[in-house]
Amino acid sequence: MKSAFIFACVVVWTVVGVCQAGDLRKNFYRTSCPSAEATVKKITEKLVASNPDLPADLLRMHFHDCFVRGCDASVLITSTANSTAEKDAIPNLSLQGFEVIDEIKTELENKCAGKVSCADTLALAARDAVSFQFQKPMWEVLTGRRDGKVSLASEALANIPSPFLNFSSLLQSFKSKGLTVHDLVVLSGAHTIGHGNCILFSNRLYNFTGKGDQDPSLDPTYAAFLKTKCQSLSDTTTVDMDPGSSKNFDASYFVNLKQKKGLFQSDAALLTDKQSNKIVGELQKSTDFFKEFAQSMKRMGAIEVLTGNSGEIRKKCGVINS
Ligand code: HEM
Ligand SMILES: *[C@@H]1O[C@H](CO)[C@@H](O)[C@H](O)[C@H]1NC(C)=O
Ligand SMILES: *[C@@H]1O[C@H](CO)[C@@H](O)[C@H](O)[C@H]1NC(C)=O
Ligand SMILES: *[C@@H]1O[C@H](CO)[C@@H](O)[C@H](O)[C@H]1NC(C)=O
Ligand SMILES: CC(=O)N[C@H]1CO[C@H](CO)[C@@H](O)[C@@H]1O
Repeated sequence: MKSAFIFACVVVWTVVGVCQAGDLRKNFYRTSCPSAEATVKKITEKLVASNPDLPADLLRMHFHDCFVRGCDASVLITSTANSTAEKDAIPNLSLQGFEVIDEIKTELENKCAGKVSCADTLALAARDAVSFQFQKPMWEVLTGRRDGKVSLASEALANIPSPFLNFSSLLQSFKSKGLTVHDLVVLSGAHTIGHGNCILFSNRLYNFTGKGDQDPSLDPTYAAFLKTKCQSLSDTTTVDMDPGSSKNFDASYFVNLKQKKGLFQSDAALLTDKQSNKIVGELQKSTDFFKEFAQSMKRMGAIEVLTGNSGEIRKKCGVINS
């Protein structure tokens, strides 16, 4: 199988001068940069040890990367005089951890210049950060992604699902990336860690339909608690997304969700569809959630990836090579 692929690749390469491998693989850097994965892991673990918010930051950044032009590190690019990048779009609100990727990338360039992509660096770091914090190997990351050369704020706005979406719009968003309703529910479980900004859900507390009312799909006790944290529609405080368990990567997101304690409308929306609601019910145990999460992450990490000779290996993750 593998030799047939290499053969086909060589034929294509000699004929048209390109060889697009298409697929990601295990340990892509085995020969080109054998220490790549260990380097990402070592630096990520060092940084997570002193910043417990990093796992959530990097996991969300990886998601935002993959949903705009595929997992190509376009989320890391800095805006220029002529072009406002994804990073500076509204959905980036509070994206953090860029300096972590830069630190890892600097070390990778020292070790094997021009070999390891920023897209793989981000995918690996997100996994390593979560795995380190929760002391379990969380999901396998295949490698071989290359970096894109385009990053547009407008595309982040168009592709990153908003927390105000209903179920059908959420599903449409995931389907447009080749993901299923099952992936949508399972990956939403990433909200088992991290924080959310009040302005993204306080309409549910204070003015749901424009009559000064509360979202009836939100548990009233939880709503009362959230009101103590978010005092008005414009309050920009952040709160834990998974009440009581936001520091644990576990299935409690789904347990809370069933009890109408999902933070965003997009979380609550997962109960409004029969099939989706059923999947929420099936993910109440952490062992089941981890198994499914690992598979869905693999699928998310493969969205529209650039491989072979497509794209480039950026020298600095914030800047397209000139
Ligand atoms: C289903 C559609 C999704 C929507 C609408 C959504 C929306 C959001 C929003 C609004 C926040 C809070 C941001 C802030 O307040 O600054 C957030 C946080 C977060 N999201 Fe999602 N998200 C979705 C799916 C995902 C997926 C697929 C992942 C990863 C696999 C993910 C991982 C995270 C993480 C880890 C955080 C916490 C970030 C932190 O504390 O730094 N989300 N999400
Ligand atoms: C911005 O665009 C102008 C004119 O189109 C061009 O001369 C300049 O080099 C561009 N600057 C950057 C940073 O791309
Ligand atoms: C979901 O939202 C979209 C876009 O706002 C809207 O067109 C659609 O009617 C909504 N669907 C339901 C079932 O409310
Ligand atoms: C609630 O929403 C309505 C309709 O959008 C608006 O007229 C009203 O001013 C809002 N109330 C508050 C407290 O913002
Ligand atoms: C972290 C980051 O780059 N944040 C930017 C997100 O976009 C807004 C504009 O919408 C910028 O002001 C932030 O600096």
